Amino acid sequence: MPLVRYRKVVILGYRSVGKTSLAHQFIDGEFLECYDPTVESTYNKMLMLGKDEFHLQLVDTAGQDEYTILPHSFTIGIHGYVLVYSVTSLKSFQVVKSLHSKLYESRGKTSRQVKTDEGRKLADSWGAVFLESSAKENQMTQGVFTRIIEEIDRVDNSYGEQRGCILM
Ligand SMILES: Nc1nc2c(ncn2[C@@H]2O[C@H](COP(=O)(O)OP(=O)(O)OP(=O)(O)O)[C@@H](O)[C@H]2O)c(=O)[nH]1
Ligand SMILES: [Mg+2]
Repeated sequence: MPLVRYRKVVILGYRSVGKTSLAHQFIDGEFLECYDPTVESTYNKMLMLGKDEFHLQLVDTAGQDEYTILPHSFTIGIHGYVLVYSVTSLKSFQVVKSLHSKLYESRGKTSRQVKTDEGRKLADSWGAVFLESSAKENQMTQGVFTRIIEEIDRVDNSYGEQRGCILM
């Protein structure tokens, strides 16, 4: 069974630029004429891209401006951002530039010291399965534990009675 990969994406941008409309068009396939300012909402969608299955968590935010301090929940454990501006608002275009700078700065502060690839190489050298996860991400964490159970089962089936121990 292929592992479902979890992706958390945050939509940012000045107010009333169409963040919710984009999310709604993507999730429900329709355009909303009405305007109802967002506080914050999260949409979940499973999608297949080629052979890969993804669980997307899409966070639609309240509009920001250049003075907004981005909360940690928007900067930690996020895989990607969609920065939205409106072609009819120069102000909203300035705001995406300011948001980009803030995100860039906050990236520097999260001090990763071990690259994903280094982890993978170490696991490879042990002949172990490698998955990188954060306890903040439910889906990947589920993946770690379902994978170890699958691996134990796989080895059990291939060696019959001989019992081993699986390392991840
Ligand atoms: N013409 C046009 N109108 C749009 C488009 N996208 C959104 N709108 C309209 O713009 C208004 C605001 O759209 P929202 O999607 O609610 O904007 P938002 O960025 O989520 O706003 P906040 O939640 O307040 O930050 C709504 O009336 C939408 O119908 C678009 O691509 N074209
Ligand atoms: Mg909105």
